[in-house]
Amino acid sequence: MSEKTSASRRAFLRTGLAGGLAAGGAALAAGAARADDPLITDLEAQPWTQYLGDGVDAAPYGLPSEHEAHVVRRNVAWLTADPVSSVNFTPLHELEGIITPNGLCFERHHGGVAQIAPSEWRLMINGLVERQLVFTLGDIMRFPRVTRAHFLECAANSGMEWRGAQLNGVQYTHGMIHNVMYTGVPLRHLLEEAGLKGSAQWLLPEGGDAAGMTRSLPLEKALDDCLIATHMNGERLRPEQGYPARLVVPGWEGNMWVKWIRRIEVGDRPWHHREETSKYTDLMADGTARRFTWEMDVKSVVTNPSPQAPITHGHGPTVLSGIAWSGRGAIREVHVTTDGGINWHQARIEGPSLDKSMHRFVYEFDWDGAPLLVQSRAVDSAGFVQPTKNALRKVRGVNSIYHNNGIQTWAISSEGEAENVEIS
Ligand SMILES: Nc1nc2c(c(=O)[nH]1)N[C@H]1C(S)=C(S)[C@@H](COP(=O)(O)O)O[C@H]1N2
Ligand SMILES: [Mo]
Repeated sequence: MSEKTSASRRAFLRTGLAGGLAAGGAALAAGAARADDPLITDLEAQPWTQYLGDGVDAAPYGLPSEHEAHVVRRNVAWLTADPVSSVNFTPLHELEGIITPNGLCFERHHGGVAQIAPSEWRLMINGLVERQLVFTLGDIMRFPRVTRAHFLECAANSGMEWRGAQLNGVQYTHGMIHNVMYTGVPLRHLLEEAGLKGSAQWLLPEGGDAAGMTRSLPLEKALDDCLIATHMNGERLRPEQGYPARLVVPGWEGNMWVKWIRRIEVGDRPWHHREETSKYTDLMADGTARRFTWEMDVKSVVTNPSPQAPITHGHGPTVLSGIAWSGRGAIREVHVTTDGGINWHQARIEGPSLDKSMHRFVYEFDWDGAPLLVQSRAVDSAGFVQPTKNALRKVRGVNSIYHNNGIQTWAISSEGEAENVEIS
């Protein structure tokens, strides 16, 4: 780059920035960048127009642009004692649409990631069946398969926020969720192949990882819509997500979606194992615990703006974007407020509205530059309305960790900075 060019670019950046602030976001949003902007007039200053780029095969498995290196899963070190039994979080504020890219799906493991060669994977169905069966992956691939998008939300998502605003970023407050297009075999086909005995009522899926995770699953749900999934977003499952096969339990808490699945025992009653007694139960104020709270209730959150994604363009045309989901069906409506609940506006559902899948909502408004209190409130196809956190605490007390679907508030300053606060 020549002296002259870099000097003029610096000058442009200075005047461009000052002009942007003075004129506000409106001018920028209207496409009023200067016609003498060297980034449009001076091709010689742009190496990518002057030299040939990499040929095909430079990256046989492609990666995001180096400028997107900050878009990663992140953990919170103090939450857990060791990363092998821990969680990291999906960077929701960096994503658009409804599909979570495979490399950004949050991970939750109780015993680390099992590394299983597909040739050594087996799935057994035993217990109350006519024929005890063991499937190879090749066997599984010969059953009719289906493709469906579903969200997986850990029941502990937003759990750190039960007693008040704590973590400053939507990645941490809401990032224990991903939404993936799964391809898999309906579990019904495999159970039919084994032949269910008359007394069969419950299943115990078991993971093949070092945690050997198990959960009791009602047979009715298994026959309805559960899958043994082999593919996510068109490619094989990632090792972190249970390669080569995981259980998909649409709309139900993530803990039941057993990864690296190796065995399904058929029984006539639930097993009351660790993950459905000491964990994944909701301790109420009177000391009793809600159990088998499988369905994930209707929930939504504004992803932009949010603490990790402030408004940087000043006042004027502003796009508010967020996600909504329900374990009981599709999302019917999302309402958005920018004044802490005094006025509510109907947001636009953008993109596919699928059953038990993430929905994208957007709300475009003209920001006058005054501080905002931003919230979203979703209504699902079963008629459930997302509650305020206070309403939730009134019913469930403050001992809970799981199933916090309360309305999230972001306070936006006149500078566009966002902060996690609580007002209702
Ligand atoms: N085998 C096995 N399956 C498992 C787990 C595990 O530790 N081992 N964790 C569960 C929990 S608590 C959640 S929330 C989801 C997380 O799925 P993900 O890692 O694809 O996000 O997997 C579930 N399935
Ligand atoms: Mo979980």
